[in-house]
Amino acid sequence: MDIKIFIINGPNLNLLGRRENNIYGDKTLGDIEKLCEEKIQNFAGASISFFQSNSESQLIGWIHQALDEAYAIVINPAGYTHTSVAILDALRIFNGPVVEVHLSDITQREHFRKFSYVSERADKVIKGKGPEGYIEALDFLASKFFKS
Ligand code: CA2
Repeated sequence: MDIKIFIINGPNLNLLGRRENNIYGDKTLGDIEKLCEEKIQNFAGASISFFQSNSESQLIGWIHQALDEAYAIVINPAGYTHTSVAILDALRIFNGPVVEVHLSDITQREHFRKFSYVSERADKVIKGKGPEGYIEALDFLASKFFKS
């Protein structure tokens, strides 16, 4: 059986590694996708679909697609974390596990980043661990939800 995990990334993350390396590290989103692809090989029967968009509508579209196709969602909503009731509403329609990932620790930055709409729905929030946060999200899903 294919246990599909959607990994959904929000605006500007396509430019990772180009600037603000002091905050987000020097890995590109392509590097992170590769790390996730390598990690998922450890979990028999599981696979990932990796997405990024700068458009809120597209991100919601993938969450809707996940309703029928995905067992779990790992999401870094980027700037929409702090603004989007619409993304929260879409995630609330999804029945499976949801893990929210942030490369940086949003609680230790500007005041406007401290609040996350998505955290209201997330089963786990991982922040401040850089790309390793995505790997931790997959480990969390494996330990809590996959049967061995
Ligand atoms: O820490 C995270 O992962 C964030 O979700 C990243 C978002 C930010 O708005 C959130 O508050 C925290 C921003 C991503 C910006 O990506 C960049 C890519 C290239 C250069 C600079 C930033």
